[in-house]
Amino acid sequence: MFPDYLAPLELSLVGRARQAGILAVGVHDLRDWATDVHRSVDDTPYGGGAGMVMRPEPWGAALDSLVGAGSPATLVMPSPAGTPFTQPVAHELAGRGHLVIACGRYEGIDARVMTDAARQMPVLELSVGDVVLAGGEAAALVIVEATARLLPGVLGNPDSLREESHALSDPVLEYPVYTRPPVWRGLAVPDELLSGHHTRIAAWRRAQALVRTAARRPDLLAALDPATLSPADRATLAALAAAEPAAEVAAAPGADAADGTPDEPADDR
Ligand code: JEW
Repeated sequence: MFPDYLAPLELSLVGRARQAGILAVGVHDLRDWATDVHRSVDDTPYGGGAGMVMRPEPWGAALDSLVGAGSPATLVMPSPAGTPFTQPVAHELAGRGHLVIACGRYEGIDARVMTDAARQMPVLELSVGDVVLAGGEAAALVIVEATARLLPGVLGNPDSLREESHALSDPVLEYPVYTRPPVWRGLAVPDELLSGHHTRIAAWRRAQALVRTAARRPDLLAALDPATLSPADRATLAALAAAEPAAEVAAAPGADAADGTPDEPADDR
């Protein structure tokens, strides 16, 4: 319903990949498949309740015309009720030739659209995270960018991909990064990074990554295979357990609710 929302797909990494002919992206307006005089795409929900639901007929017609005979397609449905969109899922999508991404609005799309589509193609309902959005477009942008950068030739520098595959086997957060000047607003770049000693720099970065992960993503730390921890890693984590949490690595607001559930965000849909 909001094709202009997807204008950023003309920019940056995805826009360049399109211009280079590595990737083709088409953006469509669901109303092009609405048939009544008001071009309506929504209706009231069966069973009652707040809001509107997207009608199945325009979606069925749109998918029929976009998924013609020929290249096999996968239907991707951004959904707050989807399975998590993660890096392994991005790799899987990058290996599929044709993705059709269906961006819903309102309270979502009549469930029969997914059931009907699944009679003809793989259907993946994916959530980009436990956060409330107004519709599927922002999620689609996330999915397209994460997937497109994995296509051969999209990244100029394959080093970035090497680090990423490393990150999958060693799930800790990135260390903080710095550039010139060496002192900015009274804040100095850590001595270790100016030392020129590769081993000292690598040890500092690894310790910083572990400190951040412990403070911000204890779930990742808990899932870490202890066999992957070096004696230096263990020393870093042991020192952390004894120390106070640092302000610059404070947890996000709401992350410390008694039951582990983040605060309810304002419902401003
Ligand atoms: C996503 C498609 C279509 C959210 C995430 N959020 C939410 C929500 C909406 C309607 C009813 C109930 C909850 C908004 N919404 C979408 C949200 C995808 C739609 C309507 C979405 N990933 N994808 N985290």
